Amino acid sequence: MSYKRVTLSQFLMEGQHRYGGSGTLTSLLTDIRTTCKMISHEVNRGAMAGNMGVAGTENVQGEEQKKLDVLANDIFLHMTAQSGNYAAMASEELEDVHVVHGSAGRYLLLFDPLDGSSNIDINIAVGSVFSILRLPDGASGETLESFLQPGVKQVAAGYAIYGSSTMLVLTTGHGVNGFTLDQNIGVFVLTHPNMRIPEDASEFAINASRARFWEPPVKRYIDECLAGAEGPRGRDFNMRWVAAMVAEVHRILCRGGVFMYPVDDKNTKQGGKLRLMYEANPMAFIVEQAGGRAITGQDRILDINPTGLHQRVGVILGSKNEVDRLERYHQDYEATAGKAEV
Ligand code: AFP
Repeated sequence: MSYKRVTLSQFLMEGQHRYGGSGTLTSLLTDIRTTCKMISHEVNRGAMAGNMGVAGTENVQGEEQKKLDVLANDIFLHMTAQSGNYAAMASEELEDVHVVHGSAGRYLLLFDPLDGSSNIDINIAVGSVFSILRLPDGASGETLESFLQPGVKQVAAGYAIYGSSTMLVLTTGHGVNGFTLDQNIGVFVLTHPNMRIPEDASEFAINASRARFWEPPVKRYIDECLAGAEGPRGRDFNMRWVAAMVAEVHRILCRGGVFMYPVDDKNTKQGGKLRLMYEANPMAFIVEQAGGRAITGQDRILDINPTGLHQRVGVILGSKNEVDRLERYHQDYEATAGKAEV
């Protein structure tokens, strides 16, 4: 490989000059970069560092925490607090807002420190997801209301994937770029410039064990995919399910497809499964910036006005034409269901 490579630091500096930034965004993302390198190291050490298994505690959502969930959360809190850029943070693993005392920072950080943690003990890809918001003028980082901004307000978002290699994928609203960690020199290198999601695809990801709970538009879409070349779509579809949204979104960025964790008959009460503020919003920002779409079924995810830090939402995202189709199926269903009620 050529030594003429673009590192993440060089890329951020260049973006700062091109878009006339003050350097704050570069600094915010530098904190994240270091955080993800440290988590990657801990994930890679696995059983040798005693990092596997459960922590014996539950998070705010009542989910069992793995040791690495707790460790990754601590690394995020510690490493991103030091620069004083963030006024406050919110995490999947913490019930309330975490205030960075003594910080004059004007940004808010939301994160899922280790997404897909049920994969840790079986050595399958996991990741970290983050979203950065501006602290509204006159607001304090201590209040929950400061965080309750729709996804369109994000200034940056991204994820790290700890897979067969470690990658950091970022957007600041000017497209999506992917960086691979060169483990030998400890530097992220630009390997996937300007990532674009193909508009058409023949691959879907959904937890099929929930098929009996699916709403009719989702069932219609999947049934048509499964019917393959002999069905209405006239072609065969492939299926994948990694059980880590980071890995599903990464696959979609690399080769297209659709990922769904929709609202279904079993999770309606909670609003869905995935968390809006630190899972759906950052991924929706990335997907849209790469030319794809992200909806709940009916609505654009980035337009949702949040009501809670740990709010859940239905998620359908990926290749534009496939998501358009799913949206159409939801509209068709609502139109006919509406008529049936009259
Ligand atoms: P964890 O981070 O708690 O493992 O959850 C992962 C996740 O939120 C998302 O990344 C997956 O797509 C989804 O849950 C998997 O859910 P199922 O276990 O229902 O397949």
